[in-house]
Amino acid sequence: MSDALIVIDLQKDFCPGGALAVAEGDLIVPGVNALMAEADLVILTQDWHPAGHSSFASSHPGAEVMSLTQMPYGPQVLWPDHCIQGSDGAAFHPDLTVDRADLIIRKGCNPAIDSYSAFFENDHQTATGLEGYLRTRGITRLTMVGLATDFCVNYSAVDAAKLGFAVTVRRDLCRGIDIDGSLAAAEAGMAEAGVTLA
Ligand code: VGL
Ligand code: ZN
Repeated sequence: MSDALIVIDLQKDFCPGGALAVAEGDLIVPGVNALMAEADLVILTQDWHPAGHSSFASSHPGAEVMSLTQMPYGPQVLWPDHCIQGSDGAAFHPDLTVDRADLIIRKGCNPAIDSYSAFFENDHQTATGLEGYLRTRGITRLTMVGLATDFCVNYSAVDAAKLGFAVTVRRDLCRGIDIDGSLAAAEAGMAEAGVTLA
């Protein structure tokens, strides 16, 4: 067994009605459940921010939601408050077959650094530990699905490819936020990094 399925941030806040809703985010749930049912190893990621997180516009007086700011680790989009630890919005979509998961990895817990990728925080240095988990389990091939294509799926897929995993992103089982062309840029960046877009 050398394949794993990684389901990125399929949480209420990223689905219609949520705090940072991705259009049609909920529509991928049945297809993701079907893929999970067949997969050898299933990993879920969960965006999991403390209240007052530095990626929230509300933590930067006067800053507009979806504006860009400069952080010590680089540019950062300022989001609406979302996926606050223990909140209803941080829960997985109610129809997702969460019981099927072998591992759930939470990210974005450090108040000072955002974490789009399942592998590294946005400083590109602080590891989440997922790489070690996959390597010790003998995993070499990853399929990724989830939300949002242009942020957490993109960063996770590119980091995984850089780490040497063979990565396929199922575009039909992802949905994007798409601010200022971020979706097209993400797809180009993933292809450039050697990610297979299926
Ligand atoms: C995400 C923005 C902020 C994502 C998470 O899951 O793509 N996007 N936090
Ligand atoms: Zn977040």
